[in-house]
Amino acid sequence: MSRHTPVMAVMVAAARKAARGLQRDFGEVENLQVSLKGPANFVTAADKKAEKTIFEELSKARPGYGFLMEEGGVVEGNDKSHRWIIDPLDGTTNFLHSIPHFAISIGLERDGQMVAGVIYNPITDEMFIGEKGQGAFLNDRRIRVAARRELTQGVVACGTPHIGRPGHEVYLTELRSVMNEVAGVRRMGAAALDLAYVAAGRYDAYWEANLQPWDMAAGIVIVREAGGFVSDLNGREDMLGTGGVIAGNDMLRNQLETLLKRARAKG
Ligand code: 2AM
Ligand code: CA
Ligand code: CA
Ligand code: CA
Repeated sequence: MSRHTPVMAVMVAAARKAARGLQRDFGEVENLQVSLKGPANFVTAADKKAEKTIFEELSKARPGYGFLMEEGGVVEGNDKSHRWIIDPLDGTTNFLHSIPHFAISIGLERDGQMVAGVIYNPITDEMFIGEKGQGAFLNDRRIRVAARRELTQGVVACGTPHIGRPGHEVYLTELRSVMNEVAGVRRMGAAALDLAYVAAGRYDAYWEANLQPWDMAAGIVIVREAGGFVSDLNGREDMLGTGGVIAGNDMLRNQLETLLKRARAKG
């Protein structure tokens, strides 16, 4: 803890505080109020409670910073250069099914750039953090992206398009190409953790389309601080604007980008 910068200490503390509610509710999912925001887009009382805790903690510690939150939307701050981007519970479907693979994600944007991120899985007690210029850590141990140079030896994660979202055909074409070229494909259902796992070298790469800013914000800086790349599906840096993301190490970047591009051209 001692090596956390002041702002990172604030983010970690907010995540830990909100996590206590999620830990409690995880065992009692059948008692939770669940509602639907759209087709198969669930939100529970736990999401909202966690977001409220994070909002209160961060507001106290950094008055004036703005917010972009999955459940609460936009809250403008007086400080126009800083904005928190928050997903209080990434992987709600897992949470509802008692699958211990979900996380709190808190990112900090300064002048349009992601500068700090925290992704915390309260069940495994894994805290992934990254801050610009400070490196990336998992529970205080330095992490780096995997060093594999060949996609054929890699494990690649992805996300499937959700009900009512476009892109199913494109996705199936991409998946068909990728699964034919890699050692394994994984689809765990929590985008923030997918990025955290890339940063930790567990996944060699990851791609997904149609994400929201709060799914990616924290993960972008953690992967980069772990020595990896993050780009959108066109090889540019507009992940938050386009909702598309590819992440991995630099050696796999071209291989995966080319593979996905070729699949999309076909599909
Ligand atoms: P969530 O659990 O915070 O909603 C996995 O593909 C990602 O998509 C997750 O990070 C998940 O975040 C999000 N997600 C899950 N169901 C969704 C839906 N029906 N529409 C849009 N995004 C969804
Ligand atoms: Ca959601
Ligand atoms: Ca999410
Ligand atoms: Ca969420």
